[in-house]
Amino acid sequence: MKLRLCLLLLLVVLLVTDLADAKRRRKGRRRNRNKAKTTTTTTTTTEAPVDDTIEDELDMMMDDDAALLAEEEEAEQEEEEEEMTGIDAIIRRNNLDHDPCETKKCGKGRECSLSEAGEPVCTCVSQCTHETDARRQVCTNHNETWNSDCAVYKQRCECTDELDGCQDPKNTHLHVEYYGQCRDMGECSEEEMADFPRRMREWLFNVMKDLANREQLSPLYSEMEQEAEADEQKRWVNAAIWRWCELDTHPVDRSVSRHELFPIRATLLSMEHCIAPFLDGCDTNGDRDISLSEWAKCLQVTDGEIKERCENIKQESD
Ligand SMILES: [Ca+2]
Ligand SMILES: [Ca+2]
Repeated sequence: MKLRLCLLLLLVVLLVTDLADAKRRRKGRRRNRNKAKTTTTTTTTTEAPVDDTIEDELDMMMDDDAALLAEEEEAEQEEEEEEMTGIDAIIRRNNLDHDPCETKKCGKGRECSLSEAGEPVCTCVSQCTHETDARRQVCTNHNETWNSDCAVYKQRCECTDELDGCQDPKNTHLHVEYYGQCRDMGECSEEEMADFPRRMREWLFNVMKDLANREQLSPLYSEMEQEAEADEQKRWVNAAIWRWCELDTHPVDRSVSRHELFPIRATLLSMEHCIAPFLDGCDTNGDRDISLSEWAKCLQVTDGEIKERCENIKQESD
């Protein structure tokens, strides 16, 4: 009986000692961790209890390394945030879940930027790619060669907004006259002008045929091209209707404005010095828009039925 009592007592004593040791070890670990945080070193052995196991040591070292790593990451993130400028910083500051500029449309020469409040605003483009290829340079309506169309629209924006970059107030009306460097193209003579409608409609038909061969026409225009190939009477009519329909895009209002003529004008002007007077003469009633019948008359397409057979008009009525 006495022996059992003694054994029980011994067991209790051992248990208490073990608990006290564990408590001491925990305290020591906390002290070392605090020290590591303030001195940012990994030295942890000086105050560690001598009876710590290797496992404890490893555990502590891993804890300390993880804490250090987290601190380093936090510092890096703070640094990144300080460095972050522009859109990303504003998005983060205003807690926006997406960039509002993704859906904002800006006109030529403008790009979207965010106000401090996170509102999308169209401002003049800040940078244009420098073009080394002369074919990408442009000649303006002021007969000046500019490095790129981007540079022209940027300048127009800077003058419209009265910014420091504006070189001349008249540049508020600057636009691209044609692609390529400015050159003297000579006058369009009367004979050349008289022959120009024929050349123009032949060119239109050839472009249409070429696009059909490359399968780049919509089903409707492809059908019109096949009609034109099969029936000589429809050749010029269909080509004229197709091109007029393709030009009427901004907006689709069954008339072609000066602005909508830009693609044809800018592409051909450096090669065809008669294109400008030709296009200017198409608007016979002077309302600054070219109707389909004005276009057909201008191209001297008289045979066949001139009717609007446009993909976009067809889609509207479907
Ligand atoms: Ca239009
Ligand atoms: Ca007109």
